[in-house]
Amino acid sequence: MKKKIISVVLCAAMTAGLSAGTATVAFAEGTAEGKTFAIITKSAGNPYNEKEAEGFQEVIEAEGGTVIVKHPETATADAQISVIQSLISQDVDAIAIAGNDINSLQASLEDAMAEGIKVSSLDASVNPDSRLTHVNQAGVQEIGQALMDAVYDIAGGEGDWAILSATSQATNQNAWIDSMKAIMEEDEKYSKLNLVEVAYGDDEPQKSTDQTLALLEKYPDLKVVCAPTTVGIAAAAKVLQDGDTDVKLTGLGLPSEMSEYIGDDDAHSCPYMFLWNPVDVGRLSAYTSIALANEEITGAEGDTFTAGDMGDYEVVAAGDGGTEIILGAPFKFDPSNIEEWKEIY
Ligand code: RAM
Repeated sequence: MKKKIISVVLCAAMTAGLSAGTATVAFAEGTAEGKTFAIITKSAGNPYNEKEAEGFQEVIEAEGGTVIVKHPETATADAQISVIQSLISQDVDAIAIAGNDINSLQASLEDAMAEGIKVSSLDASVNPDSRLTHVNQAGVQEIGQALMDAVYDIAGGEGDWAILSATSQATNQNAWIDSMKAIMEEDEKYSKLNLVEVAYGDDEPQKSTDQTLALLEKYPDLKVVCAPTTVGIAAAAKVLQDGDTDVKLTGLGLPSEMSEYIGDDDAHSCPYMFLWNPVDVGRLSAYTSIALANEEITGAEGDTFTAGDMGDYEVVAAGDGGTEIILGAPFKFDPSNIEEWKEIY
């Protein structure tokens, strides 16, 4: 793509009759040329994962590299381990993985790194020994705070609320849940909120639907469900909107899947929610893999690199003792902007 643009500019300059004199035109080499970059998402059939992979693929291809996209059948560590092993035998240059488990992938990812493959995680981190760095969509604390404040606001400051998560092993989900619990404990403001249950829909639409129905049945005084998963929130939104209930919803959702449920009135189940751009998570992950593969960065704290048109990023210390690169802050979607964003992701 870059090359194409450069040659178009060059042709335009020549047709315009500009005399180049002794000027030289530098042809930028694709920074991923000659290398193979793999991305392993959590599982197939999750539109959020597809968006991440789309961003990753776009950057690697634009930079002249070869890309391998793997969506495992199920959101389990076992499914990812066999993919990692096959990528090691294909001798890829880098693997970016959204971990289905924090520790269980360590042996396979260490094998990969021992072969010289540059391993990083994105979306859901693997432990620091299993990666060189992690591409995080937003700070854990920031996401926890945004969600906790939304629950507080929507519940009117008090009452029963529940969390509908993805899988119980997902590092990102667990980090956000722990952060919400810590905020509730530390600040008196939230003391009248009662977290009744953390339910797991495993990022499967049917299971998430069933878990939402079970929450409604078990807790008659439930006021708010917080689903920090795009699959879970979409399933819960439908259950709550179609059902005979006043229970409201917030969490992390894809605008394209949630637009019909977002609204301030009784006809809508979700007043507002948050997310970031999953395509950009994939794009930043691709630039990170390229910088690692080209040995421009090692993934150590303080490393800096340019992620194409996304700008400059710095590797910073992560809460788990490893390092991370943070995309940005979570973004709020409400009735005022959902129509615009639903077209984008
Ligand atoms: C789901 C997945 C993913 C998470 C988003 C918000 O699609 O659990 O890992 O980041 O939700």
